[in-house]
This record gives sequence, structure tokens and C-alpha cells, in this order.
Amino acid sequence: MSQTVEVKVPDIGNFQDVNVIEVMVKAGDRIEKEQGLITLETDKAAMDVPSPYAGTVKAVKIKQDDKVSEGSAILTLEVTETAEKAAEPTPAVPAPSSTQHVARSTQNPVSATAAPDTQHPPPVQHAERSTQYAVSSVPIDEAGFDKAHAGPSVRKLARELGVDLTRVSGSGQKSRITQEDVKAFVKAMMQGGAAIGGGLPRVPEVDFAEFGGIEIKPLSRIKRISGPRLQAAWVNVPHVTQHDEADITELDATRKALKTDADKIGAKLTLLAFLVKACVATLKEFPEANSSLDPSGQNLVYKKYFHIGFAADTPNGLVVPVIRDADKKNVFEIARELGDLAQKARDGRLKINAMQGGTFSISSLGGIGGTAFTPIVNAPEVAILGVSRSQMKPVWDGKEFQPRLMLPLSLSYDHRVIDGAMAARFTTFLCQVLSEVRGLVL
Ligand code: CAO
Repeated sequence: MSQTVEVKVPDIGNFQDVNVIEVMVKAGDRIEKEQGLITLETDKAAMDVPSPYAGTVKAVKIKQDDKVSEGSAILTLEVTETAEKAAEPTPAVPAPSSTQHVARSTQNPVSATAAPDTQHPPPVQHAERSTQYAVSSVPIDEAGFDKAHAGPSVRKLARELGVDLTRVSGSGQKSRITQEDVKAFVKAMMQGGAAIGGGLPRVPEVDFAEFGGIEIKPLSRIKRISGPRLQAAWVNVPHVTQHDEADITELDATRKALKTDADKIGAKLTLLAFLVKACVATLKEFPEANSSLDPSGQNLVYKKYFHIGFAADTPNGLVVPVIRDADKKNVFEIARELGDLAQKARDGRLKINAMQGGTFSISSLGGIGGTAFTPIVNAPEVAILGVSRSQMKPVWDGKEFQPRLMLPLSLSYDHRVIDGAMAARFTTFLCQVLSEVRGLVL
């Protein structure tokens, strides 16, 4: 037997004309007993008014932003419970009092946190802390969750679904997070997270124009393509950078002595060509650094070829052309190819396949300046060598200081594949190869 009842705002303490910040049901909805109907917000807290019965909503009598007090009609409900049960309604909402609520922050409503009143059903917000991890398995930012601009029923839903509210954008009034926002977030996560910035916590959006004049220019095509790849490498690869210094005094003297020979074949013999050769020799010694993890993350794919990429700065952004089979080329051939590829990169004439297949990369900022930096691994490669500007330095030879040309090296590596000891051995070996010039020119 069904019966239609009017559900009213229950005793809400001394509060009058309280703001309705959310209406969670509409006519025709089938609702459960205790399901949140509306959210009220006082200057101290937000609270849900749960339904005293299960049933079907016939008509909703209030809307968002209405002001209500005890006794205001919320909706009419066709009750589907038995008449006996319906005749003994459960008190609808915990009566808020000033002691039951924590002070709200200036921007966000804070949920009531008092112990449940034994006379009334516990407030919905007490169910919050049941889930520790968000749908993406990233731990929930509890401090941020507490401050999120959302009512108790939304918080409850978020807890049930394991959604970190700090990552959900609110579509409600004053960016308030609604139940729909939480559901849309979960849906987006299930579909791969594309709609929510790859599942990462978002940087706050700022209206820069509020603070002064601005101009908006689109990113270059290269930056639009390389940005997501850099970000993917940054978030997926546990990076560590090992710094070292190579004594290149002899190497630089040899390079200068060979410049005329190089000029004859149209090559500019820069340090980078020697670095490519030295890296190949070191990669042969440390084959893990020339490997990649397979997609399962369980196996290492060792590559028997040595295709060395180098970062080239172009007016439109960073590109990484690849010297193929660098182990089979001498330093002059490498120098010439470096020059050709760098020129093509600057002219925007580099073909896609000239940037594919790299096994290890070098990023040289030595021609520009700097003492050290932390390059981002060009994943799925597992290591990248950063090169900074060489400097004459006093180096102690056991008896006295000698002026030596020292080259700063910064090896960033994927710590899943290369451990610190191997990285230190790698750079030590590389420094040795660079100081023993003969092997590099033959
Ligand atoms: N220390 C001191 N001087 C250096 C040096 C170093 N480590 N490396 C190069 N130089 C000198 C060169 O000898 C050259 O001097 P001369 O003109 O007197 O011979 C000058 O700096 C310029 O070198 P270059 O740039 O012509 O040649 P390169 O082989 O060093 O570099 C290339 C080529 C394409 C790597 C470079 O032009 C470039 O684009 N570098 C930027 C790479 C980059 O952006 N990396 C960052 C990636 S992460 O955002």
C-alpha cells in the first residue's frame, strides 16, 4: 500500500532562512530511506537532509538558493514502505547546533565532525574516511579533501567511490563540486583519464588578467607535440641525475688540431661528435643504459644497435634527431651528420624517421652556458647525458694544481633500470674515455 507524504525540513536547531546549496533529487526519482535530498549551508557548516522514507519523488518544492527553516516543504513522496514503518518516521537530520559544527573556512564549507547524536541517524559526513586511495590508486590528499568545496552527500559519494575531491572541478555555484561532477570524474578515470589531465592533480587555474596586462600566443607545433611526451617521461620515470666532471684538456687540443681535416670534408668538429663516440663506448660497457623496459615492466629489451639522439634547439622548440649506428661511424662522419641534422632541424626540414629509433640521448647546453642541469630521460630510453659548459679549473695532481679543462656531465637515468652505483660507474667510465682521446679518433 502506498501513501503520499510531504517531507519537510526537520529541526535544524536555531537556524532560520538557511541557504539550500544543492537539491539532489528530482520528480520521478526512486530514493532510499536516508538518501540525501538537499544540502543546507549555514555560516558554520553544510549538512544534508536525508529522506525519512524510501519512495518515489512526486514533486520537488524547493530549488537551489532558496532559504528554508524548520517545517519548510521539501518535496512530496510516494512512500513505498509499509504503512506501519512509514508511520514511525526516523528523525530526518541531525539537529545542528553550534557545538556540532567546526568553523568553516572563508572559502569552503567544512563538514560537521561531531560524534553522532544517539537520537538521530548519524550525519552522512561521518562515513567519509572509509577509502584511503582514489580511483586512480593515487593516495587521497586528505587536507585538500577536507577543504574541497562540496557538501556532505558529495563527500560521502566521493569516499564511497574513492575519489579525491581535490582533483575534481566543481560545476556548481561558486565552483561547488556536485554529485554529477564526482560521477563524471569517475567516468573519465574509467575511460583513461584523458578528460582530467591524465589523472594528475591539476595546477590551479589563475585569471592572470586580474593582475595586469597579458597576451596569449599559441604554443608552437613542436612544443604541443613534445610537451605531453616530456610530461609522460617526467611522471612515469623515476629520475635520478648523477653529476661528474671529465677532464677534456687533451681532447680539446686534439679536436682543435683536427679541425682543418674536418673542414676539408665539410664537418664542424665540435665536442658533441666526440661525446657521441664516447657514449657509444660507454654504452657497450653498460648495456642496460642502451636498453628499454618492455610494456609489462618485467623485462629489459637490450638493443644491439647504438642510435644516439641529440637535443637540438630550434626556433620552434626542441627536437631530438638521431645519429644511426653511431658505433659504425668515425668522429668526422658523426660531426658532419650532426651538422646536417641540426641544420635540418632548425630549418624545420627534419623527417619523422630521423627522430625515431634512438637508444640513448645527449642534451648539450655547453655552447650556451651553465654548470649542471637535470635533463629528462627521453623515454622509453633509460638514460640521457646532459652536457654543460667546459671550464678551465685548477685540479690537484698530488703535488700541485694544474690548469685543466673540465667538462660538467649530468646523467639522468631511470632508476627502475639503472641503480645509483651503475650510474656512478657509467659516468666514471665515460670521463675516462673522454680523457683518453685516442680511442675516440680512431
Ligand atoms: N663547453 C664549452 N664550449 C662548448 C661546449 C661545451 N660543452 N659545447 C659546445 N661548445 C662551443 C662549441 O665549441 C662552439 O664554439 P666555436 O663556435 O667557438 O667553435 C660553440 O659552443 C657552439 O657550438 P654549437 O652549438 O655550434 O655546436 P654543438 O655541437 O655544441 O651543439 C647542437 C650542436 C645542435 C646540440 C646545439 O646547437 C644545440 O641546439 N644545443 C641546445 C640543445 C638543447 O636545447 N638542449 C636542451 C634540451 S632540454 O630542454
